[in-house]
Amino acid sequence: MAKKSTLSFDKDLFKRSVVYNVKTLYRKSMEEASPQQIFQAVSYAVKDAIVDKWMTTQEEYEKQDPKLVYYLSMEFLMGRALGNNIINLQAYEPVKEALEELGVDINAIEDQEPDAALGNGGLGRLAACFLDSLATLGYPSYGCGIRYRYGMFKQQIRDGYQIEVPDNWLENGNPFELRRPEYAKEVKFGGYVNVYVDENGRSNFKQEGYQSVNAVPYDLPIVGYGNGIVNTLRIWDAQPVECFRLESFDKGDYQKAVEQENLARNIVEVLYPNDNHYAGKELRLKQQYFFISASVQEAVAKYMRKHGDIRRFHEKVTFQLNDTHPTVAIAELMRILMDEYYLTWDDAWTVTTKTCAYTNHTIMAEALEKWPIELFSRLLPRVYQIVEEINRRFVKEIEQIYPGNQEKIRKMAIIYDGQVKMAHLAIASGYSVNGVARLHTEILKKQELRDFYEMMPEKFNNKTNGITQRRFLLHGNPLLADWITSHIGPEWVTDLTRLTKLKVYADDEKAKQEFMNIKYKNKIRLAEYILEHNGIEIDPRSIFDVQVKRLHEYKRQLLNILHIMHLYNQLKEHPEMSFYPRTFIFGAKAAAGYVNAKLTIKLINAVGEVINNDTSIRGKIKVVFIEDYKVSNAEIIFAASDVSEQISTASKEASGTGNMKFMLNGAITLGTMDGANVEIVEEVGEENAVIFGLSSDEVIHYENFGGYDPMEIFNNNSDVRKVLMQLINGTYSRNDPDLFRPLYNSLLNTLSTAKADTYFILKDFEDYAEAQKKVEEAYRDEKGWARRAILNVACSGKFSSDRTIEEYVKDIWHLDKVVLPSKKDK
Ligand code: T68
Repeated sequence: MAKKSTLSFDKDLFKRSVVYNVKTLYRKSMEEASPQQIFQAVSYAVKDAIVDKWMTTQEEYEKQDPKLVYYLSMEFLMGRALGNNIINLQAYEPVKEALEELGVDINAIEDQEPDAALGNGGLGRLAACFLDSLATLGYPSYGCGIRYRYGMFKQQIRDGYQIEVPDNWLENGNPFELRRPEYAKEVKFGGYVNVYVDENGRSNFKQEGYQSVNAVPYDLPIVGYGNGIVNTLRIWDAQPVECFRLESFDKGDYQKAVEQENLARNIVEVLYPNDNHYAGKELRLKQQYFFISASVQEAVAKYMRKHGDIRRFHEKVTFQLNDTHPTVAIAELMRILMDEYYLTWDDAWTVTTKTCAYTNHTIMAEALEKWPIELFSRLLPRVYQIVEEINRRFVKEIEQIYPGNQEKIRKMAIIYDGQVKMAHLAIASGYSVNGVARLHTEILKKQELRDFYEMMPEKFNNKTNGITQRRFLLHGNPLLADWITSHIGPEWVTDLTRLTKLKVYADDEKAKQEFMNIKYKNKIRLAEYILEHNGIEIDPRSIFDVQVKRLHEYKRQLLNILHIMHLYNQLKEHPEMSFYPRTFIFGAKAAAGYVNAKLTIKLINAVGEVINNDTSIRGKIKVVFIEDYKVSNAEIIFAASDVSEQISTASKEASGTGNMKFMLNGAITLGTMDGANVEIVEEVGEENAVIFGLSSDEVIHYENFGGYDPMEIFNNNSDVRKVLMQLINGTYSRNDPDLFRPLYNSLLNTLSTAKADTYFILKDFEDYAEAQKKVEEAYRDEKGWARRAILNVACSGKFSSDRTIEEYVKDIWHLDKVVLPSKKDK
């Protein structure tokens, strides 16, 4: 096949455009401009190239009038846009050359861009990967979210502790965004509902005495790979509504004007930095309704600009709810259909239940959203009335199916015990409920959502997550990307299943050598990053064993570091033991209020401090904590990894997506049978991964019988006992031996009656240590390792978000692909 087109890219025009932008934006020559200024100038030049395609795409959508999906999400963890946009325009090489000719290094320019960190972790990054795949596959879609003034905090490590620093990502402006004030919407909070009967005898519900804000959209282009399609991510900013004059002498007006200003200022101020945890904050519910009301209003308005009959809305629109965070969309759509388009309840319900679909991302009880009635009804009085009526009818339905069964109502009602349960609302009112990996969906059906599954099995389906290979291989690992293309051609970029063709190279000596050389170069690149950012020197020939993800007890970074303490003990006891040098690399942000998570970061750094400075072990173990783990440095980390740590307590990690990014880059999974690890092992074969630990059935079984007794392990396993004692005897906290006692207590809890080791860390310890030995042995066999690594890449095809999106389209959204006229005959 001929190399895909870079036809539309005119290098000279681009160079002129960059120089011109530097001049008109900053009155500077290229030589005078700062790297940040050049970044801005380059970005505007790239945006120019995008805008034409953006307009053409949207015109074509207007013409063809296809069905649209709105991906509603509180989070879009986009990372940097420049490199990704150039890649998807298929212009990376010419842009790189053009910049070289201007005396500029493309990497240095890309490094000027702040990450758009409008998300916490997996859920937000999944949304970003989905947008990339939707555009690349040519599906008409919008992402709808919030333009947070401050995204995920920046992490600094001081004295081993995490410090949170505000992320002022808009400081230098965002060159790719487009403000669209013409699509602003008013969003109302509070007040009360009055009912007016009109001349037709119809009841009209009116919210009065409310406060409101103006939602102003900013559009970001989502460039499809090589197909000319540009979709839109629409993020909403809040502005005060100007209807009162601040200088007014009327005290009531003045008071209200100030309050409305504050509301607008606060609402989009900051992303809540919790993942897999519900905090129940009033402002969070305000954020949810703010972006949902604006998005639903606009979706309805857009539909009505072209169509006459709102009763057929669902034929042209579908809403995918990314977890329960956007679930008020259900009641908001009902409200608009009934109060603004005068549909009956039944008609509005028919439309709504055919429009909304829900994705579940967790089974952890602490993450489930339950809003107190008092708060919910005070903030959203009309929406609450509607939720009450949905609940009343749903409870009636339960009673009909299970007459006299109060237990069912207690467990399934949407409003119960003073709370509004958002997952129940989403399941009762949506046409689809999906989990994010096969095991996760099975657990939902059999355990967490069992009653719902029994009542409406047809709604339940699985959509195993995926990741975009454009960012996490083509952009993040150019050396490997080129190597793959030179062996099997470039089609993998839009069809990742093609990677299976690499299997033959797993037994080809030359290929294995080349593959390992590339890994080595990527390890040098990461070592340089770490030296620059952490001041720690690491050996690129050592095994890079990596755990990067949010810090959470269920993800068990604690298991990893306890094992490192154990390895170090062994080395100290047996200095001559055979030992392959290992570099353990961590990266993780902890929610600001999550005490044990933050203490785990301190422990990792404290252990690193001791081990890295102990010359007696001659550098055989290094422990590195990478500060401020985020999408942009993740790309470098995945490319350089040998071992992918996916060690969550079985049944707790819904899917995981980092696991897929490591695999795609040729790391070997060291993991439990949890989330998508199960499917990774199924694809690559158990012999090409290292699996350990309790199964999810075993974990769930223990949980149902009140846990297990970690004391037994403490008493019988001297290795475990030794590391646990080191947590409380000052080995890693000389000045404060009690520093890590909370972690010790979480594992043993000898004093209180609280449950101990609820994440089965000690239970899995021995098995994990055995698995780590297998890793070391396997790595010693260099050719065997290369074989496994290549097979991991070759078998990762299933985990493209392109596959995931095609499944959503086929089973849930039922969209048609749009092909641009200019591309049809190619
Ligand atoms: C993650 N969830 C899952 N939640 O933990 C992970 N939560 O297994 C899965 O692969 C991923 O979703 C994608 O499906 C999250 O990332 C959050 O970030 C979050 C944010 C706010 C509130 C609750």
